[in-house]
Amino acid sequence: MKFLLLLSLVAFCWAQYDPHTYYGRSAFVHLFEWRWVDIAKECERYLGPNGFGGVQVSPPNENLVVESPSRPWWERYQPISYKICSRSGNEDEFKDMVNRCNNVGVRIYVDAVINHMCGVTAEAGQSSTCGSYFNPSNRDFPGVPYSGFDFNDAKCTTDSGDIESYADAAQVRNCRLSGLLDLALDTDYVRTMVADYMNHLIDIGVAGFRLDASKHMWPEDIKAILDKLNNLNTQWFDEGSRPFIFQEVIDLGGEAVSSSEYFGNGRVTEFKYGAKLGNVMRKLDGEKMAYLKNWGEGWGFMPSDRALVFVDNHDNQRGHGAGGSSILTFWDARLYKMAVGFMLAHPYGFTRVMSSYYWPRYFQDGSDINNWFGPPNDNGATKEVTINSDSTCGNGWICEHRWRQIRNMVAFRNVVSTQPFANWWDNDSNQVAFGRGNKGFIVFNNDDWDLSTTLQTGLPAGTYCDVISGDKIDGNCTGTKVYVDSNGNAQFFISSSAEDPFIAIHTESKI
Ligand code: AAO
Repeated sequence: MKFLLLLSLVAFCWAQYDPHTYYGRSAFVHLFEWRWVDIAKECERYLGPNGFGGVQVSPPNENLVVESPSRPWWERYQPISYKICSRSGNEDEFKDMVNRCNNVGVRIYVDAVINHMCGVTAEAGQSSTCGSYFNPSNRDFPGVPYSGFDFNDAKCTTDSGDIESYADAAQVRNCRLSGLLDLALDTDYVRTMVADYMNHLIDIGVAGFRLDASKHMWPEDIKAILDKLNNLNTQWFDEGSRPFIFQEVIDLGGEAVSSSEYFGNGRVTEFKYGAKLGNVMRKLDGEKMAYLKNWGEGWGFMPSDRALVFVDNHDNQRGHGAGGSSILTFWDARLYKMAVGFMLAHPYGFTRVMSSYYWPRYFQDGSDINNWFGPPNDNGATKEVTINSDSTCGNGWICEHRWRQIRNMVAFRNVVSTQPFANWWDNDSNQVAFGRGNKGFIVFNNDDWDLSTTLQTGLPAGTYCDVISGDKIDGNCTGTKVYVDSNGNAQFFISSSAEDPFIAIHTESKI
């Protein structure tokens, strides 16, 4: 009995659901399109010191070079080989990044594109980021190597060879997603090639993977690959630790494939989260913040311990993927900060913060015709992430994760991580508040009138620094102060025209 208990405990701690974050860290950031040299520096100078748990990096493997349009971000989702060789850097730079980030307690999660290779319309010998030859028309990828036997052409039943209906699970898995050559992941050979690639990264020291386009792979094929993976590198991880897995499955309901089919393999992206939260903050479809009282499973989301959550991702911030116009992004900074603040304060799911770059967004007939723009670059070479004197980023990098409100809410989440959801209050409209046990409390005003009320915070008596309007520095507060009395009550005022109409306090912001 004791042995069984121990066994189940071990399975829980080491299984593929655990992100292996360093003690007390509870959120990670997607540094979309960053170079490895910049990520290494960011781990040391910012992410480690500010308690970020990890980084999702862009696909590190060799990809197709797309010249028309000129070097779009999405070329990195068209693999040519599994050599570590991309616009973000070479293998030495990748290794150096993994080492330096792990050494300051920041984990690296790799975006693994294993469902497919490049598009069927790419031309033989078109350039690739490491110069490997390939010929899509005869399915020849000598850099792996893959040949005609390794693709799903014979299994796909649509006339075009592409996915034509999301109502048919077999074509979603066996046909080409937007023309991308679909790998036969049911063969031991392909599974081995993919597992070798992932094991190479595991041995370097990565902590886990985002599995791109998981909806387009059979869950049992994913499982067979995962079964071939090594344990994590014991230089940084406990003996027997399994790689953290989160699968990209877009399930807003109403299709043949659902998220729950993938729970056995690891966590799954919960796309309803950002779509619904966007609606609430924008007050669309009759939504209001008061309805967030039972946010999480109560809204029909997957179980919290299976969910990977985010307000926006690299696709839906620019009209790719799913979620549409309800999605909040840095372009709507005021509402975005509130939404990210809400996510980081709320106990549901494992949270990912987005970090973007600027592009010249331009709408024509309702869609952004510039949504293909790649990262800031000089003739295709990705630009360095420079840091301004006020700690924001230069050179076209947005760095939402460096915005005070977001950075301080990551710290809030770390402080309250073991604490239960508590002390909910709402005005039946868009003024709401909640706490996390006796460690943190947050208040939002998304109404068109001021909030002025006394609330039970659950916190010990004292003077607290609001980490949204300011910082606690040398025992002083550069923002609004909140006074909690001996009964745990505090008076809150939030103007509806405040720059950031929310207030957050926690035990480590006490002065
Ligand atoms: C590029 C070109 C293509 C060209 C292709 C090959 O843009 O024109 O055919 O090369 O030459 C990214 C880009 C693609 C790009 C690709 C390769 O987004 O534009 O193609 O790189 O360079 C589906 C997948 C999901 C995928 C998403 C974009 O299920 O896995 O499309 N995301 C990942 C990555 C993404 C990447 C890939 C996969 C490929 O994050 O960056 O593509 O590696 C429905 C389905 C969703 C489906 C969407 C979009 O969603 O449910 O599963 O996502 O359609 O097709 C409502 C519905 C919602 C619906 C949505 C949109 O919101 O509720 O369910 O509408 O209709």
